[in-house]
Amino acid sequence: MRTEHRFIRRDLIKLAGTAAFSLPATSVVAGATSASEQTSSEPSNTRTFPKGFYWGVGTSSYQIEGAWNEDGKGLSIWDTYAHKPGNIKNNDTGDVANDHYHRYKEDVALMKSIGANSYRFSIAWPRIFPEGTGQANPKGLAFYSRLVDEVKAAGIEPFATLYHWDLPQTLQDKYGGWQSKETAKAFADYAGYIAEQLGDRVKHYFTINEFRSFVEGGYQGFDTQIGGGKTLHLGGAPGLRLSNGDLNQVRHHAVLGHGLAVQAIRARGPTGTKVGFAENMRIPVPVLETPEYVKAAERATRDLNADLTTVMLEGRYTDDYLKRNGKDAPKFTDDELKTIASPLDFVGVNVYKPNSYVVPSDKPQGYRSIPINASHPKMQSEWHVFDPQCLYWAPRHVHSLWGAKSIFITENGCAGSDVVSDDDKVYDSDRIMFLRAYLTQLQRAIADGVPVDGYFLWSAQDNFEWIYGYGNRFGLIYVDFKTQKRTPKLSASWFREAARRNEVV
Ligand code: PNW
Repeated sequence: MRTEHRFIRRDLIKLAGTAAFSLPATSVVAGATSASEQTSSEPSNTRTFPKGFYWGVGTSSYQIEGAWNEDGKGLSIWDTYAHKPGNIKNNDTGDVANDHYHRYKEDVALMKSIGANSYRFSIAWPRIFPEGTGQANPKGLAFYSRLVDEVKAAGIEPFATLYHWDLPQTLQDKYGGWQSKETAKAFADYAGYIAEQLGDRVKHYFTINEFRSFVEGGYQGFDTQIGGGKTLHLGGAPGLRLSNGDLNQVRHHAVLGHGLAVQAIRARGPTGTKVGFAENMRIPVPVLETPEYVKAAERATRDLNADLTTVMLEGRYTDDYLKRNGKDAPKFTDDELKTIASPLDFVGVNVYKPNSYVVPSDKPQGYRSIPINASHPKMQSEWHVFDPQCLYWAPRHVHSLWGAKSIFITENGCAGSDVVSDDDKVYDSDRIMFLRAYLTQLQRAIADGVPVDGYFLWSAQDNFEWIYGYGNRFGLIYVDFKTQKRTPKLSASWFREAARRNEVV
């Protein structure tokens, strides 16, 4: 992979040396180019991505499928949670959502029309094993088999996520969900079964999506910094309020489930099957780009993710983490740590916002997080602090700290106050601004030698946005949830053009 990447860099340098890719700025300085040449149709740039780069879009089962009780599907904890009045804005549920279960053909065709060459979707565990374990449900598997065929026939590469939070309710009732190692073991059985059944067509798997979100949101509720010293409290299914010690044990079982699943996928999937995780790791951004600040941000990254990403990539809990948590630290064995750190083919990171801004510090931890200003720009979701730099630093930290040889941006995107205008179009210029700014930073990381192999925009379509219901629209495609009419937004044209030219436009 390293060699392959050097090749890509050389390629970029070569391209940068040709006229088509030279920077307009130099000609301005030299005064050699006429104004009309500088403003010709396609602005020249060096913002190209490596050959074979995956331009993908993402979704998840509960957020789009609907068909919550069809074809033998078991209940998930999100069915239960959303059905309880008061948990979701406007008491929305995912019962119908985008009705994707019935409209997947139209949705794949739309994906193709907007230029995606890859698709990250998730599989609903309770469709496959309605009881969590035991007897598989052939009709549930058949749906994903049809979907994968359709995706491949459209020339799109399928990437499957095995757990995007819709745990079979039976496992919640029986074991308290991820509070028990039994759930981690059941997850591995299910993951191995999928790799065995779909492995002839699906070559890439993400075990678990956003450990931090579902563990902290579901088992305690968590606070996130939104600037000006304000925090926002977020939650989700199953809606528990555990103590810190119990929560750490849930985290441990989740990363253990990931490790066991990696082993099961390798044991039961065909040779060449690739696997990693998709985590929304905390991303500290160095305030200045000097070696001291970058070092401080790297130390912060390792420390602030000690409970999840760090242990999965290093196979140990850091001394600081264990000390800091004292009697609340998780109980674990050396064997479990080995399993948790099973070798991966790639690392996936979901990137939306910086966790914090850091400066160097003389304190033993070597960094200090500084407050985020109240006036810091935000996107529509109240938690969404806007800063494109996190799409540079997230993959760069993963590469510099842990030497990842292949990185995927498994999610990036934003919600907007999208409306259908009187000419039936959706003009989401703010999303285009967001995408151009963030992807410019991703391209910078790649040009600096960070091995990023693909980018999955969140999301293919507007969908059920968890506790926010249908209010926060993240899609490239607008969905009218009353009529199920889909309308590609202006940002879909932006995405198609970027994917076609393989560069930031
Ligand atoms: C992710 N935050 O959740 C999920 O993986 C998606 O299912 C979801 O639709 C998408 O991002 C947009 O929210 C997040 O507070 C939840 O920073 C919370 C945060 C980030 C991502």
